[in-house]
Amino acid sequence: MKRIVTIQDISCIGKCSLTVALPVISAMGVETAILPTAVLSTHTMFAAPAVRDLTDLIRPIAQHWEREGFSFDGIYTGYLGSAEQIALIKEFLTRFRKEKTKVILDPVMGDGGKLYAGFDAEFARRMRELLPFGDLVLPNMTEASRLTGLPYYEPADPEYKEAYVQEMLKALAGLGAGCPVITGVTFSPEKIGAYGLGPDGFFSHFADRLPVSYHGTGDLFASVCTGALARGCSAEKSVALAVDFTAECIRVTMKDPDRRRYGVNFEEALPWLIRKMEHMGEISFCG
Ligand code: PXL
Repeated sequence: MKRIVTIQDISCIGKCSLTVALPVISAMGVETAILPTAVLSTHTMFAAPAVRDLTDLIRPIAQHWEREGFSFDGIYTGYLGSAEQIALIKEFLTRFRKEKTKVILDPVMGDGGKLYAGFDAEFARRMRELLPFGDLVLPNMTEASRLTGLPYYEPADPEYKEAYVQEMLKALAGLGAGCPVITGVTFSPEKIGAYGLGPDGFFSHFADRLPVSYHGTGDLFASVCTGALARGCSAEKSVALAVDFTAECIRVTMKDPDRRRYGVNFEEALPWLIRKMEHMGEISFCG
C-alpha cells in the first residue's frame, strides 16, 4: 500500500484541510500520514477561531520520522499559516522527497480575488519559493495571480479568456511548478473545471456547473489528486477524477435540505468515488 503525508492544519469544524484529506485519501486506499501545522476551532472564514500554532513541532516530528526511517510515496501540502512554516516545509521536502516521491502543492492563500485572513503579499512571495518542489501544483485563479504577479480577472471580465489561463499556467511553469493546474476555471455559465499544463501540453477537464460555491472544495480537489497520483494515475486522469468528484459532492450537497452553510457532503459521495476508481483500471487502479 502506498503512503503519503499531508501537511496542513486541523480545522476542527469546517470541512477543510485535514478533516477532508484524511478521510478522502484513506478511502482511496492510500495510507495517509498527517503533519498538522495548527489546530483551529474552525477555518478562518468563521470569526475569531481559537488557534494553537504547531510550528515548533514540525521539525521534531520530521527528525523523529527520519530516525525511524519513514518514507513517503507522496507529500501533499495545503494551508500553511506563516512564512516560517513555508521555510520548514521546504526543509521537510528537501529531506523526504526521493526520486519517486510525488509532491502535490496546494498554495492555499485566497479566493475570489482576495487573500484569506492573515495572508499578505510577502506570504505569497514566500509561497512562490515552494513551486519548484511541486510535481502537481493546484492554485485557483486568485492564488495563481498572486504567485505570478499577473492580473486577476473574474470570469465575467472580457480579459478572462483561454489565452489568459494559458499565460497564467506558462508563468507558473516558468517559476518552476512541475505541472501547474488551475482550479475553478470556467469559460461558460454551464461548465467549470480545471486547466493544466503538463509535459504533453495543455489539458483541461470540465463538469456541469451548479449555481453555488462551497468552502473546502479546493481541499477536496487536491486530496483526490493526491490519492489518484499515489495509486498510479497520470496527472491528467487524477485531475479529471478530482473535477468529477468535486462536482458530485456539490450535487449531493444541493439535494440535502439540511446542508451546512460551510463545506460539502463529501462523506455521502465517497461510495461514488470508490465505484469510479474500480472502473478506472482492471489490473492497477489507473491502468
Ligand atoms: O480550505 C482552505 C483552508 C484551510 N485551512 C484553514 C483555512 C482555509 C481557508 O480559509 O482558513 C484554516
